[in-house]
Amino acid sequence: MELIDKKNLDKLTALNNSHVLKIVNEFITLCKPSKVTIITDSEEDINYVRNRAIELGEEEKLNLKGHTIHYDGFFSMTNHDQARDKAHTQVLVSKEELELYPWINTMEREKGLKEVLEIMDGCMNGHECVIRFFCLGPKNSKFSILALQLTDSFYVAHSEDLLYRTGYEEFKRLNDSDDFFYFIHSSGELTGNPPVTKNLDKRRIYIDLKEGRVLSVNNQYAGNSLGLKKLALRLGIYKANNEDWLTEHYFIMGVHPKGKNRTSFFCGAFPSACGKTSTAMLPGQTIVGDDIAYLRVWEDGYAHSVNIESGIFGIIKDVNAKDDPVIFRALTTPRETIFSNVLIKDGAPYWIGDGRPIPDEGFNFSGRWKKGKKDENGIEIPLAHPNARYTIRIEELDNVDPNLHDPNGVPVHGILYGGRDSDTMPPVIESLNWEHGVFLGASIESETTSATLGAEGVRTQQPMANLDFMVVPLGKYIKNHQKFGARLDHCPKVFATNYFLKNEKGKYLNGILDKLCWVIWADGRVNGDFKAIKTPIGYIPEYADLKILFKQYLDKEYSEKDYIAQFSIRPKKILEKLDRIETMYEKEQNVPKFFLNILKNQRKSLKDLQRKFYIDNISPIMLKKLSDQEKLD
Ligand code: SPV
Ligand code: MN
Repeated sequence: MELIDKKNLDKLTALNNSHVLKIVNEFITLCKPSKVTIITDSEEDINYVRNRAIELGEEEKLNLKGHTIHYDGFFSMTNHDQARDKAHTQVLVSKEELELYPWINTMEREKGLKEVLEIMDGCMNGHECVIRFFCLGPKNSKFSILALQLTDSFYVAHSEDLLYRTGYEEFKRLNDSDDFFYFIHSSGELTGNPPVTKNLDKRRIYIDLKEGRVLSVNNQYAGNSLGLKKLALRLGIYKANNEDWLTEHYFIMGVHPKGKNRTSFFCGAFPSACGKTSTAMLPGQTIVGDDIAYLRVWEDGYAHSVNIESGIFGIIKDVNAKDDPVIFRALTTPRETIFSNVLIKDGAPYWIGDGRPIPDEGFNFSGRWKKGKKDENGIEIPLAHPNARYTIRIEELDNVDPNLHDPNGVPVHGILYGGRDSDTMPPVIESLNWEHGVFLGASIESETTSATLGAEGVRTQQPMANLDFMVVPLGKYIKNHQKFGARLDHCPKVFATNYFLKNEKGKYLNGILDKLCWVIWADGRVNGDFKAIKTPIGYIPEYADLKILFKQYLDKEYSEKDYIAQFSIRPKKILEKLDRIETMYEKEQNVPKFFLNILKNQRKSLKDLQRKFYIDNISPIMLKKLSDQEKLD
C-alpha cells in the first residue's frame, strides 16, 4: 500500500510550503507509519479524525450525543501515564547554557536529539500518521503563531480539534515561510484494550528551542502528547522572552460586577489543580480562556491578551452542580466532549466529587473496577483518577465571552496569581505596585497535586505558575515582566489569591465559591469602588466591603470572626516564605535588582510589624487602625 495517496499528497502540496514538506518527509522516514493522512479544515476531514479515534479504540462513544471516553496508560498507582511527566520532559540547550537553568530539566541538545530520535525510529510502526495544521491564537491576528502536528494518535488529533483553531488555510498564506512551531508525537507501541502506551519507561518529551519543535514519544496523556498545549507553551515562552511580549500560563476572564454596566478583563496564573479553570468559570462571569495566553503591549496603552486555545482540558474532579454549575451543566448535556480517565457505568461517566451517588463498579482507567480494587502494590484504586479530565470547546459554554476570537485580544485590567498554601498568605491581597505584583507572581508557592507525577502535598516554588514550563533563565523572565509593565500606560493591577488557607485543625477557612468575592473585590479595586487596608505585604479588603459582597453574591453572612481568621497577617510565616524565596533565587544568575530590593524591603517591614505587635497573627482590624493612623500622620 502507498504510504500517502494522491488525494492526501495534493492536500500537502497545495500548501506550497517546502519546510512543511521537508519536516513531513524527515519524520515519516524516521517514524515509519503504515499510512499518512492529511487533515485540512474541512468538516469531512475532521469527521474522519473523530471516526478513526473510535474505530481504533482510542475513544469509545458514551450515551449522550458527542460524548466519548479515552483512557491513558495505567499499570499501577505509581506507574502510569495519567499526568505530566516532568522527569522525562527535557529542554534541549547548548552545552554553555546547561548551567543557566537550575530549576529546569535541561540536556545538551545533540545528546538529547540522538537519544529521542533513536527511540522514535520506527515508533509509528503499523500506525496511521495524521498531519494537522492549527493556529495558536485567533485567525488573522498579530498575536498568533501557526503550528504543525504529526501524530499517530487520533485521540491527540481529535482533542486538538476541540482545543485549537484550525490552521490549514492559514498555512497556505505563509508563503513558504518557516515561521511556525512543529510537534511530532507518537504513542509508540500500544498494549491492551483500550490501547495504551506500552513502554512508559521510554517516554520522552524533548523540547528543541533552536528548531521551534517538540518531539514527544511513548505517551498519550494530553499534557505530554498534545503539541499545542504545554509543549507549545514552552516554545511560546522562549519566543516571547526573546522578543518583547509575554507567553503566560494564564486564564482570561471577563468580570461583570452586579448592577454596574462594565466589564473588566482579568488574567490569572495558578499551578495545575489549584482552582484556575473554576476561577475563569465563576458564575455570572465570562470566559475567554482557561490555560494559556499571549500578551502584547497594545496601541491603546493597555496590555492586550488572547487565548491561544479555543477549548478547555479541565480537571473533572470535584466538578459538581453546586460548586461548578456552568461546567457541570456543560458536561451533563449532549455536545462534543472527550472524557478521560473517569469511571463509565452503563455508558455514563462518573468522577470523584461529582455530587451524585457513586456506582461501586464499572470500567475505569484501571480496566474493570470494583470499589476497593487495589493495584499490584496493594494501593487502592479510586473510581476515577484525581487528574481525570474533560475536553470541550469554549464556544459550547453558556458563559463564553464574545471576544474569544477577537484578533485584537482583550485589554488586561487585572492579574490574579494563586497557589495552594495552607498556612501563610491571606485569601486575597493587592500588590503595592506593578513591580511588587511581579514579585508576588514570582513568589507563588504551592503544594503539589495529582496533575504531575510524583508525591502530592509537597510545598514547591511556582513563579507565575510557569516554572514547569520555563525555558529561559528565571532572572530574564522576571526582568521581562517588569519591562513589559513599564511600557504600559495602563498597567494591570496585580492580586495574589489563596483559596486553600486552613485553620490549625486542618479545615479550609473558605468555601469553594468564596473566590467569586475575591474576584469581584479585585474588579472593584481596579475600578476605584473600594478602599483597602495597606499592609507591608499589599492591600487587603475591608470587612464592610466583603460583608456586602458575600451577601450579594453568595447570600452568605460573612462574619467578622471569619474575616479576622482569614485576613490576619502572619509575619513569622511570611518571613519563612521569604527565606525560601531567597534560597530559590540565590541559585539563579542575574536576578533583577528590583526583585532583590523588594525582598529586602518586605523583610524589613514585616520585622517592624513583628516588633510593633509582638504576636504572630496580626488582625486586619489592628492593621486598619495602623493604616488609618499612617494616613493621618
Ligand atoms: C496543567 O496541568 O496545568 C494543565 C493540564 O493545564 S496539562 O495539559 O497536563 O498541563
Ligand atoms: Mn495548565
